[in-house]
Amino acid sequence: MRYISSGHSHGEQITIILEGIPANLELNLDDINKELSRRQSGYGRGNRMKIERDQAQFVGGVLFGKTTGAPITIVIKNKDYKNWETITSPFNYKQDSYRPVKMPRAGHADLVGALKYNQRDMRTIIERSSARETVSRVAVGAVCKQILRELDIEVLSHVINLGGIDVSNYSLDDIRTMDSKVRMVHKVKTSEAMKRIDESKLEGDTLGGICEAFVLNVPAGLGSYVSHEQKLDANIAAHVLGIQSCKGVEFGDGFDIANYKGSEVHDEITYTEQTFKRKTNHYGGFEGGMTTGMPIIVRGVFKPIPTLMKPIGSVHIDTKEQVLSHVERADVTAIPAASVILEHTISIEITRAILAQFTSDTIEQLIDSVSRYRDYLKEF
Ligand code: EPS
Repeated sequence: MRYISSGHSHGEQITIILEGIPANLELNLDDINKELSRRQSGYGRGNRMKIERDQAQFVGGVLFGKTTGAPITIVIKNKDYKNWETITSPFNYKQDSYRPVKMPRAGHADLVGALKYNQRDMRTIIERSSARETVSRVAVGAVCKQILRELDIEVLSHVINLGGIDVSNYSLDDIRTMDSKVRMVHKVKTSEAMKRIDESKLEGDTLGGICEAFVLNVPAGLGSYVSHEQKLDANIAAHVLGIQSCKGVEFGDGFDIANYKGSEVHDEITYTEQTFKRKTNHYGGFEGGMTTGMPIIVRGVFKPIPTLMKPIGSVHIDTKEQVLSHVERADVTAIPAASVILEHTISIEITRAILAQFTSDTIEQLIDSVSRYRDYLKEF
């Protein structure tokens, strides 16, 4: 399975081509659009999210509501394009009243992108480095989640730190049932985080945070130790780091593992109900790059949004004068959205590993081969 996306933040649309999805998967378009709207929601988003109403339009690879096995094309229109057309239309742009972007924002791809691609107007960089593109990860992830659902695999996510406000002591059911504008399971923490977002907005500043995802009911043995490219935890980590603003990834106890002895952190093996189990899950569901059968636990840390309404120092790329960086409409925080994107990014990588490992020309074959593999594990 592979996919590629194309399109600009303020261009006409984001286009995705997704190849390798089994035939006969009945797609629930409402569920896909619900996932897209989960990504758009979250306290701390800017005015752009009041303009967009992301909807997936399938224009290839789906007939009679089901996948055909052919590459799937998904289009998501940018409603904001009508306000940007004179700038972002590939050929019919107008230069008279347009002001090029010359003062790079620290923390964004602006300066390095300009150096790398020899651009004197960083609009060309911003238009693609923008996190608008994460809509493609969620669209693809939403298709993958429908495959995972057929295999009884569940993926959950939430926010455990927003601008320093952190949440601990929660259950999976707390995450399943949470009702929070910042995707935090605790009511008090939700209010504290929203207050911090309000303060940050007044200060012209931005906030980062940490998101966590769980994958439940994954069979042991997805991915492989035989080569680094097949290690599933490595692939998940790489793709989570590929989410805009992500600066680090950890599994299970993650960096805290450094504080313990081997006997304290290796997950002791037991055998109950015809299954190999672990007394603990310090390693977040992975050993040797393979799933252990325990829940997968992944966390990603995301830096604060680089666009600051109260900008910090920068340098004009032509005059080389010390200036304040470029200001344009942005979010105060996108951490609630990042948790949804994390969930979908992981869903994509788990699905990719499953499709590589099991017979999957059709969804029926996939369900059958995964079920037989689960039986084999029980009989081992
Ligand atoms: C983004 C800046 C903001 C965000 C955008 C990502 O967009 P704009 O510059 O149009 O206000 O809202 O996120 C999205 C559009 C989205 O769909 O998530 C950035 O600079 O990365």
